Amino acid sequence: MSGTRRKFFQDAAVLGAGLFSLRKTLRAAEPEEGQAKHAAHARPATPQGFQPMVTPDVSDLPHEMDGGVKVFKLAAEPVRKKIAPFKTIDAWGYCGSCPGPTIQVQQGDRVRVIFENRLPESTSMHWHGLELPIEQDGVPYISQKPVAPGERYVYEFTVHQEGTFFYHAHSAMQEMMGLIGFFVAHPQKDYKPAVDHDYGLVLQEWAVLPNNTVPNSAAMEFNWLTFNGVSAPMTTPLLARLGSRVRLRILNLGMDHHPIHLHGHQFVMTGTEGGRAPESTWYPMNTVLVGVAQARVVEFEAKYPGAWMVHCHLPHHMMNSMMDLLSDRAIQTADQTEEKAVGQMMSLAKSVPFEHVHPSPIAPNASSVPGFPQDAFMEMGMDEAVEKPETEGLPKNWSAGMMGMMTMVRVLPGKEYDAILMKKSMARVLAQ
Ligand SMILES: [Cu+2]
Repeated sequence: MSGTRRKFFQDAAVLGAGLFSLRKTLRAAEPEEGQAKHAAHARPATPQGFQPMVTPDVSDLPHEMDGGVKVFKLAAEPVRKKIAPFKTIDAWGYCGSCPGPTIQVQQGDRVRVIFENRLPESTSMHWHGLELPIEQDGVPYISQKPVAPGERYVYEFTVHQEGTFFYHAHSAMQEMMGLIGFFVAHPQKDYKPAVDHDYGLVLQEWAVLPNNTVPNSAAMEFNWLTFNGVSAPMTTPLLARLGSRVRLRILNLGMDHHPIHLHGHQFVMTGTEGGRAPESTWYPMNTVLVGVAQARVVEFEAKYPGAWMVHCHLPHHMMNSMMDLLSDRAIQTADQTEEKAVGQMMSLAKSVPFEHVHPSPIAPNASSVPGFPQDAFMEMGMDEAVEKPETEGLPKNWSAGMMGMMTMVRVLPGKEYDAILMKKSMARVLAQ
């Protein structure tokens, strides 16, 4: 544990008692987790009138009221984005975030989005899946003039639907640079059964050559796969209280379809990019194919304690940058040895400020076996580099098995769940 982290936990212990009462307040401000389970199926109303979805690693876009209109300000701009502890890219996004901040409204809301283009080229904003007047559809030349760099455009419409929608630039290359975000319309009457946790994941893929930071938006092959703009193990685990009901909303805007698989539980698909699906269509599954331009909403009872993976099951999407390591591997694979592999990992590790774990053992005669190595030497544990309250208590080297489009649902008994929430609250207070 680093000195800073140790200090953090010491501070946390001292502050713990005093923060007990504060916790209540913080919980009220963070309804997504604080109201889990004990309030299950009878969740109190929030000021917004709905229980917001949580988009881990991405914040919500705030709004102001103008009469009865919810006013959001959204700016498209270049975003320097750390997608892994050792990889930063120059993406495009909204308001400093890639994917863009999550917009949450309620069915029936009148919404105004004051859109500003801070990109070096023209763009526009499309509201994917929403039924609105043609002049709000955001398609350059068809429904509006492109928004030139430095210009503003005001979108305004009434949301009569409920469901999981998204916003994105209606220009193919810009989409692949990251110009996308959630637009969630909560129903006027909560869905039944109610859930205790509601999480959103945006799936994106990037082609970034070694020593480059700008994604190649024309590429057909991708070497970086992200959930909410970060690659595992940087993805923040989704916390769920044991016995709670969890909703996952997954949306995809890339070049590939992603089969998203949940370990240890069955879920039902309760919605698509078109809104809520009737209960008569639900059936048990544990992998849901999220096609390009689709949203898939699944729900499950978090019945079994543990750290359960949620990941794209395409084998090449379960890895981080192959290409960044490719030159080393290509040269050394013919006579790979443990010594060389460790050296290879050390050379990478030297460029990053964290320790890595020793790779798992290989057979003494490994080099003489055709096909070796496959996954050998691929692991790069970086527990400390990605440490946060949500990773507290995970087994040592947990991060070595987390790569690419992966995260986990941590189903935790009440006590452990509360302890982590407490740590999150304290981390927030200390950061203020
Ligand atoms: Cu995938």
